[in-house]
Amino acid sequence: MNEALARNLSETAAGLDPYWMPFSHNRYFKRHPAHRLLARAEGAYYWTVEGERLFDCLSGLWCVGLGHAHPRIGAALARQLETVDYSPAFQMGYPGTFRLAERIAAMAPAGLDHVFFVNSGSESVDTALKIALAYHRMQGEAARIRFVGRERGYHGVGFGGMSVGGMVANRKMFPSAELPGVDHLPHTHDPAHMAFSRGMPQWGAHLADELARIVALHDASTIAAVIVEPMQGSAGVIVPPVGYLQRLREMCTRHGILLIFDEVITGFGRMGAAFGADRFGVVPDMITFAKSVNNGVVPLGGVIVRKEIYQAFMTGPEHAVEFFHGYTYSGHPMAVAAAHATLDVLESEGVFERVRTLEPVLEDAMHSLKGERGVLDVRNCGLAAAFDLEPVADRPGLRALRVFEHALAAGQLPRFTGDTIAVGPPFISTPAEIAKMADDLRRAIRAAF
Ligand code: PXG
Ligand code: PLP
Repeated sequence: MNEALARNLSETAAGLDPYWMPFSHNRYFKRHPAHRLLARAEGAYYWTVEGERLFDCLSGLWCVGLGHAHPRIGAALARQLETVDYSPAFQMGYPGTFRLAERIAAMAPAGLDHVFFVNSGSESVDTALKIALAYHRMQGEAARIRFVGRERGYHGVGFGGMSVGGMVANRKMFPSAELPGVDHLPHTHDPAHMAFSRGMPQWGAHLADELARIVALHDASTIAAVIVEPMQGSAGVIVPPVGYLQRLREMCTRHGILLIFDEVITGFGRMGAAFGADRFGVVPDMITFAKSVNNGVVPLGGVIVRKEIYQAFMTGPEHAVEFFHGYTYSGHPMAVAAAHATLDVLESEGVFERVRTLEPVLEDAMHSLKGERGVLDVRNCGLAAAFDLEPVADRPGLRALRVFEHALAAGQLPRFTGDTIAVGPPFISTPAEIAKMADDLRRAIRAAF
C-alpha cells in the first residue's frame, strides 16, 4: 500500500472492511483502493488521497453540474446553518421551502405547478407512483392500479422504483417484492438501426406503440401511469428516438393514463434546458427530480405535479391530512438553501445556454471514438454521452473496468457499468477539458485491448 493511502486509512485492523459500499465491487475495491479514495474536490476536479487530480467526467454521479465547492452554494449553506438548521416537515413550515416550490413550479412546463419534496431520486419515484394510485382512487377510478415502465429503465431502488425499473440485476433477487401489475415497454436501443447516431436516433418511434398492445391486453381502465426517463441515463445514455415520447404522450392522454417523466438525471440543466420535457417538447403529468436541483450538495429530490392532481387530493375536512405520505427530511432547510443558490446560478449565469453550446463539442469529441478497436456504439444527448465496448469473452464488465482503470491513471474519472462507459461532464467544463477527456478515454480504450 502506498504511503498517502496508508495515512488516510484507519489504523484499526478492520480498515476498509466495515463499510458496505453501495452498487460496488466491495471485495475488489478493498483489495485495490489505490487511486480510488477521494480526498478533495474543487470545480471540475477531484484529488485522490495520493494527490492525483481527476477530471470529474460524470459530475459526481450526474449531480454536480456547477462543479465542486461552489462559493455561492457554500455561502448559502453557512448562512442557513446559522438561521434554521432543521424545521419539522409535518404540520409546520419553513418559508424557504415554500419559496423553492414556487421557483421550481415557475421553471416547470406550464400546468405542472405543485411540488412535493423528498430526499432522493428513489424516494421521488416511489412518491410519484403513490400519488398516481391515490389520485385515480380519489377520481373514482380505483381499478387503475397497473404501472407501465420500460426495459433497461432505472427508477432507483425503492420497491416501487425497482418494480417499474427494467434492470435485471436490480430486480432478480426480489420477485416476491415487486409491485403487482407492472408491464414494461421495450427499450429503444437497437444498434442494428441506430449505432453511432448523433443525438436523437431517427429510427424507433414505433416502439412506443407497444403501449397500445399493453392497453389492449389489460384495458386502459386498469392502468394508473406510464413512467419513463425521457433519456435513459443509467442504462448508458439511451436517447429517445425522434417522435417516440410524443407518441407515448398521445396514447396516455387518449386513455386517461398519467405520464411520469423521471427527470432525476435530465432535470435542471443536463439536457441544456430546465427539464427533458422542454428539450423534447413533451409535457408529462408528473416530473420526478433530484441530483442537479441543488448540485448534489445535500440530498434533495421531489415530484412536480399538475394542478388537477394536487386539487384532487384537496378534499375532505379542512383540518384533516390529505396525503398520508412524507419524510422527516422533506424540504430540509439545508437542502433547500443549496437549491436556492443553485437555481440562482443556473438563472443568472446562463448555464442552460452554456450546456447547449457545449453539446456539439461533447458530441464531436465522443463520436471521434468511432472506429477505435472494440467500440461498438457511441451515443449522446445534451451534456451526456456513452460508448459500448466489446466484452472480454465470458467476463462481462471486465473490459469497461480495465478502461476505467486506464482512464483513472490518465487523470479521468468516468462511470463504468456493464461494458459501457458514460460521461456527463460538469456544465462548467471548457471545450479543451472535454477534448482532453475524449483523448484520454481513447488512450484508455487502446490500452485495454
Ligand atoms: N431515477 C433516475 C432516472 C435515476 O437516474 C434514480 C431515479 C434514483 O436516484 P437516487 O438518488 O435514489 O440514487 C436515478 C439515479 C449512473 C448512476 O451511473 C445513475 C443514478 C445513480 C447513481 C449512478 O448512471 N441514477
Ligand atoms: N423508521 C422509524 C422507526 C421512524 O420513526 C421513521 C420516521 O419517523 C422512519 C423509519 C422514516 O424515516 P424518514 O422519515 O427519515 O424516511
